[in-house]
Amino acid sequence: MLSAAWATAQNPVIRDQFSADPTARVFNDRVYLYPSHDIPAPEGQRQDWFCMADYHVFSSDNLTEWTDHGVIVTQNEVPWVRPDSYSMWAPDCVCKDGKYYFFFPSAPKSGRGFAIGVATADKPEGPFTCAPEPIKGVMGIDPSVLIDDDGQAYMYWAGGPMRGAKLTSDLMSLDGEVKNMEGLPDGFKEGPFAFKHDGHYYLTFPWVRKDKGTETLAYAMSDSPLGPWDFKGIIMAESPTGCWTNHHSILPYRGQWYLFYHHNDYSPSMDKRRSTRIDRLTFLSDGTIKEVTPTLRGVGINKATERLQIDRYSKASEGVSSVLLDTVDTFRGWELILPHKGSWASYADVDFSGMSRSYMVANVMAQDNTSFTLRAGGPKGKVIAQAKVIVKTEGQHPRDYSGKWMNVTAEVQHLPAGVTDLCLCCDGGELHVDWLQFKNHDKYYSPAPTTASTPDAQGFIRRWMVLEAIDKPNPTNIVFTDSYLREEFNREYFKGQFTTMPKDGQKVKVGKQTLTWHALESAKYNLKLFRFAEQTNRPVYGVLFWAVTIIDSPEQIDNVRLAVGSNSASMWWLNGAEALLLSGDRRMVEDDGMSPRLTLKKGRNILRGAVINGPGMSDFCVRLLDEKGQPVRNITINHQ
Ligand code: FUB
Repeated sequence: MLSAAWATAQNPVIRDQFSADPTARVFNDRVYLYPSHDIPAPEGQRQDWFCMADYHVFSSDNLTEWTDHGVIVTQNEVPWVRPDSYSMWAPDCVCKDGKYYFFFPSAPKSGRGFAIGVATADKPEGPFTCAPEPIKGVMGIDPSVLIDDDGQAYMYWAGGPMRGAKLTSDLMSLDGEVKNMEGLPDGFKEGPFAFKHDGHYYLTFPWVRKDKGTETLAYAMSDSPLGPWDFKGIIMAESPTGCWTNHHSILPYRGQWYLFYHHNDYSPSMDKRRSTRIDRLTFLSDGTIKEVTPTLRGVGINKATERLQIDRYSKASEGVSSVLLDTVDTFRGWELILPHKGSWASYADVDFSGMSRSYMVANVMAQDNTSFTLRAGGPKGKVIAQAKVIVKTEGQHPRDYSGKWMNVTAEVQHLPAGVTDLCLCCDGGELHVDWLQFKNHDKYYSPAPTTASTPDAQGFIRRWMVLEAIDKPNPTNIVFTDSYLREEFNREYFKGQFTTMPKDGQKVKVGKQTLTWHALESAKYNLKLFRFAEQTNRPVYGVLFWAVTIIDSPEQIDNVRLAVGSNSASMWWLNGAEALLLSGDRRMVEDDGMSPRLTLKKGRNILRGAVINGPGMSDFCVRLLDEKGQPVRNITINHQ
């Protein structure tokens, strides 16, 4: 069974089920996560205790997207396990000679306490076959296996004193005496995880410090795999959320060391339902481990196009909080609350690379007029986008809370290059945010290359020089009568309006405004002026556009007609002479208006147009039809 990948990086990393005691291993350059699987206790089982019936395995190659490979071992199918014991506790998995060995503790059918069994597979995700009997001579929980450089395997386990022993070369039995691990501190210990780094052996384990009452993660070092051990200290302090257990694994992946551990994020009031988290871990130069502070953010880089759960922030100003969206269905996750103007939360490592013209969508709940800004780097960083919440609920006073989650969008003003921290700053009002996401605008057009183009298969001209929208407030399209349009279109808005061929990037003055010409190649047969206005941060309604293009004809072509569709009205000139006027309240329909017969000169012809709109969308499509009504295509189109 394979379930969809989780495109999320925050803590906890498994977000649709509980996942405790996370042992992570790297196999074939991919991280495999073998946690135990807490579930709500079925009727008849102790409700306030661990309840685990099976194991899933998950994998990832970026620590942000996890694939659930489904159940690999279940209590009903292990010959020696009591099928109603719900005691499939902390496991481990190692690879030797291409074979995968999954070690797990559970309650045996005969006897008391816990035994440890093995299941084997040819692939890290199984299918696994369980050995018929548990490993002889072992009573206990939390197996951890270390395979030394010489191939010798050792198993460590808890349940009483921490113990360790050699394994036989087939990893299925103990080989030699069981040793108590000497040198560890007093106090409750379990969950050993042993590994080797830079020639040192590390034995790491959950440990209850005197007078503290819940588990830390601690470690000891040795020159020998079975000790004696030299206790070094704490890897992670007691859980800030009061989770009694912690349980972990440590591994390097692509040059960075990571600590996998668990907290009770999705079960704040019952700490036997736990969830896997990951944070970075660092070794100091003497081989000791720097204490790790648990984070909400976790590890990995999020693409800006993913839903960013900013409630799992990296840093925040005072008073900012992350609270569960639903205290019953906790797997719905959290919301971020920025309590007032000036509050902020930042989320590390968001990747904007590969994005082009884009906009931001935020799922928020706030009062009308609450505004916020997204910045790059931190609360004083460059503005990426600014948004305002407009609540339009019928019958409700606009200053009341909408009480509803809503999507707010804003154009991206500054697109960060590559990976940056994203900072959400509240500019006024209490702001609740569930997620943020960046989206690329559909590619309606792209900057035109300087090489000439030809009309498309239907003869539509897609290459145009277009001037940014001129403000021309028209409250309705009804005013677009012939006389109104003739007057408006023949008015001079800027110098050279009817005579010069502008250059890409050239600026013109229109009243007090400075507007720029853009050489565009439309992605479709029609040029979406509305999007162009939006993406050049110009008004989209009540505007006038000027467009011009050069048609190069290899010969003189008589009796051609200019066929135009526009939204709304438009006027067109060929080589300086009026060719066509489309008046009235129009939708863009191809060949909506047809000019009288015209002559296309041999060589360069200038086709100029102006489109006006009121409160609606705006676009146009233009082609030339020959005397048989066929598209004229043996021409080249250019903007210079
Ligand atoms: O998950 C059940 C038990 O809780 C584990 O075996 C211990 O290490 C503790 O995490």
